[in-house]
Amino acid sequence: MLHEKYAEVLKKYEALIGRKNEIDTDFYNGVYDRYKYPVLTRDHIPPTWEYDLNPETNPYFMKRLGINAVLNSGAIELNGKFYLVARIEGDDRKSFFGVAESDNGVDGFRFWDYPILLPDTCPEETNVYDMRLTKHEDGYIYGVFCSESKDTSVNDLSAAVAAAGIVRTKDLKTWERLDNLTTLKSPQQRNVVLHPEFVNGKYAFYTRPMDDFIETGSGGGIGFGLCDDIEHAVIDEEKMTSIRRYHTITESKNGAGAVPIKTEKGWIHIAHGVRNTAAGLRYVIYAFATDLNDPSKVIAEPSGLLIGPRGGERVGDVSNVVFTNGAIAKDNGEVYIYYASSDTRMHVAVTTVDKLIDYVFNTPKDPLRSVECVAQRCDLIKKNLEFLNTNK
Ligand code: M1P
Repeated sequence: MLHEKYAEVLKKYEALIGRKNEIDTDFYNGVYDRYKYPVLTRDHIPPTWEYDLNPETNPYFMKRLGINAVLNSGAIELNGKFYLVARIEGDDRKSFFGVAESDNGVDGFRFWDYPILLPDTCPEETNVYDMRLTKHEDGYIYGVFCSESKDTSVNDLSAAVAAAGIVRTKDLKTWERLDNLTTLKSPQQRNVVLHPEFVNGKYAFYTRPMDDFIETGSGGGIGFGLCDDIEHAVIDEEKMTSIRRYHTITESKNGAGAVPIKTEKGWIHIAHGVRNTAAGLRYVIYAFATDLNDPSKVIAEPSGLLIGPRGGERVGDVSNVVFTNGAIAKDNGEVYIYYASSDTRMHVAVTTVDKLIDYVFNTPKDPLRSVECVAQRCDLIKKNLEFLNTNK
């Protein structure tokens, strides 16, 4: 006999998954539409993952293995369906991955029966999170994620080491674990993304060189490096692409986000930038473009942020954060940018390749000084007033 509470829990769960999403009409910027409801939350977790359904062993119908948050998700389109490989954080703080599937990319995301059980090839690995999914031209889908271990070289309980773990699959069901990425010049790595095409016949990664687990230190921004062998990936030189700059949204750190989107004008990157404030770190999403033939060369850098945390998005386990590690660019030109807010839940913003190109190539650059920013804005206002005068 099922517990009487089960029907109630299941009904709520099905109602949430069946809820239609809608464009948030309170928000407008011409670049993308935000959707009203998160696409994934901890309440999207199937009851079978949290409860023991047997009343004999769970008479009070308690959650035995609770889930705290569903966040930073890799994204991929396969056979016309939308898939998110979400970071799911248990109440025990350990993260793992689960595949959620939707027909339309804005609602109806439902997790598959089981989370992903990765091959256990790294005994020292404690935590895994933030997978980027790359459909590579070699025919595999690669997942590159943060593999975190305790730093046993120092006498500090919280010291950790971040490395880039690599898995590959063809169907999101069977996963083969490859060696973690080795970067010869950088002690730690997080936010590593595999480029979808070979560059000079080699596998190309966007990296984020770091001196330690939290601080990037001397790491100047998003790096780029090549390697010959994806099964034992080693990068020697990391060239800088999008760099950190004083008094900008990337001053404290930045990191690659979604796999870059190929357009006729260049590769469009959707990344995150971090600045420090009295209230702690503030994470926003920004975009830039790199050269089609040399994806390490930045060719357009619109000023400021593309997506910032708004309203309820600003509050969560790590407040004042938006973070992306997945976007889907469909053949019809639509682009679905999946982003997490405050390390707690997942949202979607929908745009098109044409709009992203316009945004990235026609938004003015950050002139880096207030006085020049005002001059830039006055120039816009002047043109607008003249335009309004002649178009009455
Ligand atoms: O808490 C905000 C984000 O912090 C990290 O990003 P970064 O490495 O740029 O500091 C990541 O751990 C990410 O998961 C998290 O959302």
